[in-house]
Amino acid sequence: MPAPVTVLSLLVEELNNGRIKVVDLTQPLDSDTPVIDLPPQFAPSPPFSKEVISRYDDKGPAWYWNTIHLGEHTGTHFDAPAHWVTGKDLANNTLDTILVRKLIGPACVIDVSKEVARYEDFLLTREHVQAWEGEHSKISAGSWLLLRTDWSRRQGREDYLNINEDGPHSPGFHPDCVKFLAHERDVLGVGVETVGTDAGQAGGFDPPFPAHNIMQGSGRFGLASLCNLDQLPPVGAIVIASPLKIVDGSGSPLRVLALTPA
Ligand code: 23J
Ligand code: MN
Repeated sequence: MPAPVTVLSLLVEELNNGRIKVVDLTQPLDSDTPVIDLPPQFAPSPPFSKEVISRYDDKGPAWYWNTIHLGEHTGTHFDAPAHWVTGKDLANNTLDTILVRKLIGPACVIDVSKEVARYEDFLLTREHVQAWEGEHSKISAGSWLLLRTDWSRRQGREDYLNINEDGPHSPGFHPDCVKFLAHERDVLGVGVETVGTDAGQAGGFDPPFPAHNIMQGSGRFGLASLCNLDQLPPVGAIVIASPLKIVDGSGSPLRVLALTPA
């Protein structure tokens, strides 16, 4: 008896014949991976480091393994609702309690790379999103909203964090846009190419860090330091973003994969 044709068997077939491809939205993780730079009154997050436990040597002749040390919010990483004070009392707000159904969802990709090339502090507004919806389709509930800025092409800590006398400069979301995405579009979360989901200057917004404040405060997620968003269509890709199951964890590095029509 032949195996039945199902959506899942078709998915495997399309992956095998190349009509659906897997795009890696993850940056490599090493000691050079830039970590967010907070004002000096706040505790810093350590960079990634690793040390060898054994490498086919006296400490373990047939095996290689390392110990790793890093902040939860390092490199390509996931923000859980408990990361922000606004999300601290929500149900299922930590990595070990998030509903697994939410770890797979469709992606809407808004390309503002041209605007960001002209203006580093570019902020996405509600009006930009509505114009995008007019061209493509209304954002369906439970979608990731991914902001394509091409910021991931910046190499090295200095260019990537882009800090000057008045702090970091990088693109993000206007507070009103975050409210719109959370409350009028019910997105799963927002994903960005920058070091965090908030714009560089967002510490001075009302509320401060609106993407964290409002997204995490309404049980939604964040994805930071993504790359390869230029390989995704505006609609039609599916994102798999599954953080470590750290008990009481606020976030973790993860491998973010997109399934997309070739
Ligand atoms: C802590 C404080 C402020 C921010 C962040 C972390 C992040 O961007 C993050 O990685 O979640 S803005
Ligand atoms: Mn984070």
